[in-house]
Amino acid sequence: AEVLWAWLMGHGLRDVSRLAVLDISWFTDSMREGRPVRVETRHSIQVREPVVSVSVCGHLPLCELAESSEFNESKGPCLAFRQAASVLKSLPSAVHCLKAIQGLPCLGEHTKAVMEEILTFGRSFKVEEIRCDERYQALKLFTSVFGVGPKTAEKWYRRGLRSLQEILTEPNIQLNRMQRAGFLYYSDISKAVSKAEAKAVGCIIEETVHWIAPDAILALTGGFRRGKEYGHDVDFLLTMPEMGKEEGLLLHVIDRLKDQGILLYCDYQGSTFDVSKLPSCRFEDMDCFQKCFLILRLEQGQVEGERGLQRDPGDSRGWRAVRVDLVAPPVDRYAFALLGWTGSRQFGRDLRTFAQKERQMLLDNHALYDKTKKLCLLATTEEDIFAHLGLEYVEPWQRNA
Ligand code: DCT
Ligand code: MG
Repeated sequence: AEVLWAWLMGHGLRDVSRLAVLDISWFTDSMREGRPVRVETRHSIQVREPVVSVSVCGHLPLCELAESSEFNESKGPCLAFRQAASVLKSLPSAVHCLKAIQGLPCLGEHTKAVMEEILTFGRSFKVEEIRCDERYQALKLFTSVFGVGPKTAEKWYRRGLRSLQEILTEPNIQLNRMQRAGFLYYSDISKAVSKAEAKAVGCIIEETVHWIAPDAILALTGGFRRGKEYGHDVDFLLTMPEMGKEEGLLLHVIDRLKDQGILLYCDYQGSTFDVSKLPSCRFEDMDCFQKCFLILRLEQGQVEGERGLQRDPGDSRGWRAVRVDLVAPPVDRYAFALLGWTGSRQFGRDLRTFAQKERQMLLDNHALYDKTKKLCLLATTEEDIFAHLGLEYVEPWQRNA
């Protein structure tokens, strides 16, 4: 189970906390033969431990197709594959035949063809072709570096570069500060952050923020708020109860982290939020609140539990680098920012589409605008936003679309 766990983590699977492996030999044979495998964790009320089941068809190949479409700047197919992957992920059990997906929403022709291939041959030739594609491999590798987006990755690929080593040794490549940090801490920040590590980071952030402002409001957001076991970073939202008092808060937090000697990297972006321009942002755009993208040093002793820090075997440093995002909206925008930053991205996308299509409202991380009444609706909690949309409240753990 340990070997399997390491393999899954190495292949970017972040949601598996404990593996109750049902049939290791079947699993390893499938891996050796390159058959796609689906691993799911399911929590149920009766079964306390996550249960893992394995089947030959799942959402992961669709995620690869989405990623490949993104590299080709095919936005439509990319979103379609992501949506289809999300629908498959939400199913209570693995799919064993095409009949099981009949009538499900968001599964287009391409998705169905891929599923049929996997169910018939145990593999998708289209997905395998993509996996073997040199450009896909290079772009996937390059974009795994913090600070490297698809455009930069494409540029490097076109220059004939294929490995991270080649990027680092190519004299004509100028890395920006973020990318330099991305390479410097690559082995740590490409490793999943565990719940125990996120909790330890939470203690540091809470202590730091409340040392500066005891009445500051702080919330864990992102995947860990949705109950995920693993994430690529730890996200937080903070504000002050009094409007305007949040200005400068992040800069103080950054200084304090620096003083503690645990700030390895910081990219601070000041607020460009302008209330008179609401509703302002397109969904895929970053919001306009003050925020910072950090890399923090987390010590072994700060992490509870037997597993401790996520590290490579033989790594005896006693610490690891962790990516942390802090966002500080004004308090009257807090509920919208909390909803947006809790994610998931797909859940946010679906909620915005619903708001627009069904309610003639525009939702983003800043506001909810009613197009019929021509006004922005007030909300102090996420519950208020769901109520404005005429929806029952959806708990964060139910937002893992
Ligand atoms: N988000 C957003 N606008 C952005 C980026 C992110 O509203 N420009 C939202 C969507 C998800 C949430 O913030 C957190 O982002 P991530 O950390 O990228 O996602 P995650 O769900 O926390 O996933 P992971 O576990 O990989 O960190
Ligand atoms: Mg996150």
